[in-house]
Amino acid sequence: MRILVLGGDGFCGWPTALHLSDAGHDVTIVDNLSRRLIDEELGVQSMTPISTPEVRLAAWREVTGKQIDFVELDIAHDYDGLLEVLSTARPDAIVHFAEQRAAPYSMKSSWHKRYTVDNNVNATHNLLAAIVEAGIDPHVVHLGTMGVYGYGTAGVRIPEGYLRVGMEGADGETIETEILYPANPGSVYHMTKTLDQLLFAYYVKNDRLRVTDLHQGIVWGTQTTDTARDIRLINRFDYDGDYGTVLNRFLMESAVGHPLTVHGTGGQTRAFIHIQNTVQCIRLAIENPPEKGGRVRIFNQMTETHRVRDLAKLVANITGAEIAYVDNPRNEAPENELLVANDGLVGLGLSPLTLEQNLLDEVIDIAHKYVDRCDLAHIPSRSLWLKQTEPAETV
Ligand code: NAD
Ligand code: USQ
Repeated sequence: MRILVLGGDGFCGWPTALHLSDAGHDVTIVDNLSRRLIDEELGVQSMTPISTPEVRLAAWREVTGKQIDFVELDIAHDYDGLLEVLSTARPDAIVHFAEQRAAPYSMKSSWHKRYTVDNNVNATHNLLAAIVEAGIDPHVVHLGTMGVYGYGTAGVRIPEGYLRVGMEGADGETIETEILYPANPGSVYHMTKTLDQLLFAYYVKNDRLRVTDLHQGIVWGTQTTDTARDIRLINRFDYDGDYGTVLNRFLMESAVGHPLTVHGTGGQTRAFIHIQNTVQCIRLAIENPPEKGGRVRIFNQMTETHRVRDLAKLVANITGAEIAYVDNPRNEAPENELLVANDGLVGLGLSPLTLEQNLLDEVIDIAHKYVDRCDLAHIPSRSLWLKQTEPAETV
């Protein structure tokens, strides 16, 4: 298949592009390199030494003999450029990763809130409008988030996108229907993913586009079998207080000798998936497209759930690291339960990886190897959801 990977220079996009290319697909990456610029804005760098797109792609060609093309383009603001890429490439599938994805970054200031909404909502809407204008019929596979469902305790197993409800009709009868699970975002970033859902629903209804929305949990790990093939292919590793995600941060913190930064009581329960499973899920979604004329197909892309403090204890037991319970910079439920359905991707052939010791060790080893690239001052998460809250301090 001919596949465009929008956001293919990022943490999930790069290994996905390699995995799809390795599987024999004809891949083009489209990316505006905004994630690399945000590192400069924040004064941080990936813990791993990532190469430029040019060096990465030349290395892939050298190692495998396979070609991946690269187009530098801002899909949120260069609509004509996007239209031209779509009209020329006429892809069979488009994977859409190209959004600002960090919740803390999206809450740093009104500028960051507005940037995130402008970038993410325009990126998604430009893509949908351009597909219609180009008159093509690609299967769009979008990376959504488990955070669209909210992180209260639902008391039910969260279904894959749709909720069966009964409403009382005019004559007292029960009318049953399925609706999108009520959106309950916990940050401006997560809110943009709930807006994406409506954009997809509208274009699927009006223009009969084919869309799969993958509500992904927190991705952990760093390398995949493809990115590990050559040092120039190494994947990015975000460790800082804005972009680093919880399990990778705990593993990194243990390696650099920093206490594990549990926010609040650590009672938050979240869904997780290893990066090797992420790339597998996306290939499975692409190779099994939905029929035309249906609704948006939604899968929950996660393999397990864990409570934050349990992860901290697990990492502390393995490594001897200390745990620090810090004030929570976020406005989120201090404790929640989480049960999630993930039958869709498992039914397509996903083989779930779980928190296996060798996979945890691999992340710790990488953090040890590149410890000199870590700036300890950038580890605390300082982006506050409510400005009257005092900055998080280690207690
Ligand atoms: P990332 O920031 O590493 O990658 C996103 C890529 O998109 C970057 O390379 C960036 O330069 C590019 N991009 C952003 N805006 C763009 C634009 N307007 N035009 C062109 N390119 C643009 O993020 P990631 O961790 O790889 O996440 C990818 C997607 O998966 C995101 O949409 C995110 O919401 C979703 N997701 C990520 C996780 C996770 O834990 N990392 C979990 C669930 C969902
Ligand atoms: N947390 C800590 N200590 C830390 C970092 C985080 O206790 O050092 C806590 C947070 O307060 C939160 C939980 O861990 O309760 C998860 O935070 P996170 O930064 O690991 O994940 P999150 O902000 O939810 O965002 C990440 C990705 C995002 C994706 C989302 C999937 O950055 O792109 O959409 O995971 S999900 O969480 O399922 O919505």
